This record gives sequence, structure tokens and C-alpha cells, in this order.
Amino acid sequence: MSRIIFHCDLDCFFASVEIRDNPDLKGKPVIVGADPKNGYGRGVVSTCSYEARKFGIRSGMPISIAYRKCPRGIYVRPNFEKYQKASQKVMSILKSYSSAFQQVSIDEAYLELTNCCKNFNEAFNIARDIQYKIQENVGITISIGIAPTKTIAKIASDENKPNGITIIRPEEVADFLKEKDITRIPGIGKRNKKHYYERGIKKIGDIFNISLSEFTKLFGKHGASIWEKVHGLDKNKVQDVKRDRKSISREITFPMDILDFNLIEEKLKLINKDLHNKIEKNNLFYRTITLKIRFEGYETYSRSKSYLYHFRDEKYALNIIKDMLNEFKKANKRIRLIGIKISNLKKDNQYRQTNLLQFCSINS
Ligand code: TTP
Ligand code: MG
Repeated sequence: MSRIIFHCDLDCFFASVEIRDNPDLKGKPVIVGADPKNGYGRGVVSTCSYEARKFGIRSGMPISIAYRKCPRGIYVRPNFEKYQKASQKVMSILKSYSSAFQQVSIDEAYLELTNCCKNFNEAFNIARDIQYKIQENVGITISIGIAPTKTIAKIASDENKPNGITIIRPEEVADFLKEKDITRIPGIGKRNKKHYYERGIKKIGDIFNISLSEFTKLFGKHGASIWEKVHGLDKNKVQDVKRDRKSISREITFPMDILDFNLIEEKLKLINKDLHNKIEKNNLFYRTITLKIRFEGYETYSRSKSYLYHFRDEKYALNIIKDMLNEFKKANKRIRLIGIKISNLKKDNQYRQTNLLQFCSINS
């Protein structure tokens, strides 16, 4: 029996919450993001309603360009606390349908219902029920893809937005995918698509004409995983990643977006101290340090550095974090959130290095 996996993704999430709270906006091009200041504003579009997408506006686009495309649009500043609340409500509804639940972002999650429904027809009824409950309790719409693997379910949830349910049964996978652009595959983005395009692989169907070994020769391990995904062979489980605690992190959101890097460094120092207190208390050592930065408009980045050996050194960690922060100074954008994550943790100290020069950086 095939697995039955749901991928659930809220429709134009931030914009939907704004429209829910101000029904006058319904049916209008609503753009959530930075202030356009009559076309001279800086910052980006977080998201926009489907009406605004008809003007060519997209998430991540500079707000000044969005304004040029649609000067009569309704421009709304984001209210992240409100979106966080809505997201939590949605996630607790989704969780109630299966213990195999995995939230992957503020507005999307996977559910595995293999053991909860007999077939895909029954799965459809559950999906309708989920949509109804979310509409009733949160007042927004969600699209759901149902398929035998996570990858196919994710591609399917995008197929009939908004408020859609798309079922792809195992025997329908190849037909469903063959005409789609390869960028629809999670893992192939704007940047790496060119490697595939250069070799004439533009549609997913083009991958079907190549054997796994040939594809692996051309595109390596990453290629092999792409090949398996589009053949419906990936075995990735739906699991709550939070369960295996392999990291400790802290982040703070500033009450106002700020540009003052001295203040940001001060805050990072405090977060780093707080993390190291906890790490010392639990006698932990780590190999990886990650800095997370969110600019105004929700643009989020993270930078990591990993070492071959475990260590614990508050001062050294802070220097690494400051180095990573330097890269973001050039952007000259206001910062909304900062965070540090310490991961690849280990309890004992037998490999503890006293001489930091012995560390060998393996990536950054
Ligand atoms: P998405 O699910 O990618 O987009 P969406 O829900 O707005 O639209 P769709 O109907 O196509 O799913 O992202 C969820 C939210 O995350 C989105 O509402 C706003 C935020 N976001 C940003 O702030 N910046 C971004 O670049 C993206 C992609 C999303
Ligand atoms: Mg969404």
C-alpha cells in the first residue's frame, strides 16, 4: 500500500490574515511588506494577494518595483506577532489529525495519514475537513497536496491554489510531473537550475529519459536524490524535527527594525553568553555555530561554521559570530531579528581541544 502524505500550505499567508482582519481589502491587490513611500521606499514585498500577483508582484521583490507595477495596490506593513498567532492555531489543528506531523515553515507542514485513512478518497474528505476547521477557527484558506511522498505532495499543494486539494495517486505521478519546469522540484532553485538547463533538462519529463546511474554521473549525489524524488522513490519520513534536540538556540526580535550594528553586537554578546551558560550547565560541547539574521520585510538568512572537533569557548564563538555578522553590514538594511544556534552537540569532553589552532574548519 502506498503512503498517504499531506503537504499543507496556507494561501498568500500574511496577506490572508490582513484581509481577514479588514474585509474591505477582499478582492483587491494587497501587498504586505515595506512602506513603498510613493515608489521611493526601500525594503521588499513579504507576500501579496492573488489579485496583486496578476500585476507581476512576488515575494522578495523590491517594494519600489512592486509600486511601479501596481501603484493603486493597498500596501500594508507586516504584523509578525499576528501571523505567528495564526500559524500556531493552524499548526495545532493540523497536529490533531496525525502524530506524524512536521512543520516546515511558518505556513506549511506535512502530515502522514497512511494509517488513518484507507485510501486517497478518504484522504480527500479529511483534507476538506482540515480546510473547514481552519476557515472556521482561523479565518483563512489552505491548499493541500496529497501524494505517496513528501516531494510529490509539496509540488501538488501548489497546483490548485487558493483553497485547493490536489490528489496525486502513485500511478499518476509521472503524468503529473512530466510537463512541469524542473524548478518545481524542491532542491532545484533559480541558481542551480542552470546546470540542468545547460544539459537540456528543463522539464521534469526530461529526467525520465535518463537512467539513475547516468544522472548521478552528471549531477552527483544531489542529482541522485533529485532523480529518486521525481520517480516517487524518496523515503523521507514525516517527523517532528524538534524531537531530536541536537541544538540550542536563542533569538530576539527588536521592537523596531534597527541599523545600529554596535547595538546588534551587544545583543549577540548577551545571547552568546546565555547560550554558553546553558551549555556549560549541561556539560555540552559543540562543533557548529550558526548566525541568523532577519531583515525588515522578513528576508531571512543564516550563516554557519562547522569544525572537525567539539569545543566550548564563549569568546571564540563570539568572534566567529562577529565575522559572520560583518557580511551583513554591507547590505545596509534594517535588522528585525537576530539569533544564534549552537549545534552538533556532544556530552562528554574527551575530544576537547585546548588549542584552538588545532581546529580545522570544514565549511562556512
Ligand atoms: P509562502 O508560503 O512561500 O507564500 P504565501 O503563503 O504568501 O503564498 P502562497 O499562496 O503561494 O503559498 O510563504 C509564507 C509566508 O512567508 C508569506 O505569506 C510571507 C512570508 N515570506 C516572506 O516574508 N518573504 C518571502 O520571500 C517569502 C517567500 C515568504
Ligand atoms: Mg503559503
